[in-house]
Amino acid sequence: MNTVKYNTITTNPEMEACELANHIGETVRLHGAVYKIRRMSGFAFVLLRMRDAVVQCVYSEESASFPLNLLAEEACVRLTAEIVAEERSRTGYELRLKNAQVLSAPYEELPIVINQKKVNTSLENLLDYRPITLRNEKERAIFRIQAAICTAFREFLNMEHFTEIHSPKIAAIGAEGGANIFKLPYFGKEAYLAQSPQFYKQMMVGVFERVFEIAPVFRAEKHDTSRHLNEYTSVDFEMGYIESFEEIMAAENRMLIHCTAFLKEHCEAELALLGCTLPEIGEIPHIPFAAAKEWIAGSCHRKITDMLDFEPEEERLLCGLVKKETGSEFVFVTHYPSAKRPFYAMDDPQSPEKTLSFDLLFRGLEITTGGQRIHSYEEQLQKLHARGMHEELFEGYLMLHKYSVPPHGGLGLGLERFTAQLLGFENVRSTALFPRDLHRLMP
Ligand code: AMO
Repeated sequence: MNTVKYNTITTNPEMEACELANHIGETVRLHGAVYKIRRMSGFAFVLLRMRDAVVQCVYSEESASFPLNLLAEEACVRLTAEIVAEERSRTGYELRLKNAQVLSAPYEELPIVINQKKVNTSLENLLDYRPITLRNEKERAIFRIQAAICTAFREFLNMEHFTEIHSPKIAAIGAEGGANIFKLPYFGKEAYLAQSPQFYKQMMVGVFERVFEIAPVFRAEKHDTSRHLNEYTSVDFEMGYIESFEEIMAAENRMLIHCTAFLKEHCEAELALLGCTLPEIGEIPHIPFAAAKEWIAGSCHRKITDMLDFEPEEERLLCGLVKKETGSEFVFVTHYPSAKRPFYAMDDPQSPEKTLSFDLLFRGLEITTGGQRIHSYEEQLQKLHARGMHEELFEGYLMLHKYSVPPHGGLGLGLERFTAQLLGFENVRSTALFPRDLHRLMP
């Protein structure tokens, strides 16, 4: 007897919001969640949150075969409605409800109002009730845009012949140094959560020449600031056979131009909802770190207290100065001091106290770090030893150098920081789905 059964489920015949305008005069099936019920005299507006948009339906006892109280806000429903031309409606049509089937109803009333233009509450509350506050149209738009940013980056990197990789997030050593590393017990040994895919993306340059990864990384930062998360999504790429670290900057410049064009094409409604103006990106200006420090000090009458890094305020001031002088909202700062960069960064042969590295600042905040890496085995060993690091710990990583890898470099961009700057949020938590920070492990 033949026990194999074939899948007989046919394509779902229900409409998407974007298709409705092409079906005026027809009766269609839709599904979604009841976002809001606005009772008027003699009829009601029922806003339906569909996959791609919130659409407005009209309920009246004359047209509908069900009582209005069958519907509750946030109930998941399947509806039948007639699409009728209506000049007064923003969309040019009206959805007249005929039938409704409730697929799932809320057990109790929502603890927070989510169906206003924006969720009017503190960031803390917004995050505490994340599974439901994300259903708000504006909150949802942030993450639709973030998804589109990733799609655009992927599309660009694929076009430029990068291979996507998935590197381990449990590691035996930290790649970025410092104390901001999470330890975890690992079958009687100690392991760490990956601070970045740095070693693995470099190893993969020896295999694929150009690689990228978009994945979570973990930082045990004790900073409770608006720009630090303990888990964030890092957009990393690494490319081989470069002649200068400026090729990495040029690739990022192209990637960002591609991204804004992609968002313009695919996220018009979400950008409008959030009142976001996309930056005009031309050739991004660059300035060496030391010159930037002096420029800020001179123009803003500030004392330089830290010659090795920027203070957050200096990043803001520098972006202001660059915008005023060039119109650009982005600026590459190059040649960071060697003392502040990790051991894999290549020093500038002309002045070894500086590295062939850069940061990209956008609207006052660092969103990317990148640069050229050491590819010579001897040079890498020398730098490890000079920093008092134990080469035995880096055996796997050093195979890369020992058995030859092309001159290479790459970068890491913080997805939440980029999204926050693009959409005008002051806190990176606003652009992390379920942020992890010093105080937050739930939801
Ligand atoms: P870096 O440590 O500078 O470099 O990180 C790269 C970018 O990641 C973002 N970022 C963060 N975002 C949110 N919370 C944090 N705690 C946090 N820390 C960093 C920033 C930053 O610019 N391996 C190198 C990259 C490379 O050279 O390829 C690295 O990880 O946007």
